[in-house]
Amino acid sequence: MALQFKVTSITCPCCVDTIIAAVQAVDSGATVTGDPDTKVVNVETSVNEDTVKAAITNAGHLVE
Ligand SMILES: [Cu+2]
Repeated sequence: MALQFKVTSITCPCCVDTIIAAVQAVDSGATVTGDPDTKVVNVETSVNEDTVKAAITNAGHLVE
């Protein structure tokens, strides 16, 4: 499914890399893109929204 999150703690492209790694740790097949300017993260995944949100939060980021 396609999910979209606003991750307000993103400050730079490395934060996006951290989030990509965190999401792919729970779903290796996930497609993750993020924009450091808009702080919008798009995820195409087979796991549910709560799992993805938890992965991002556990990586130290704040999901709005
Ligand atoms: Cu960063």
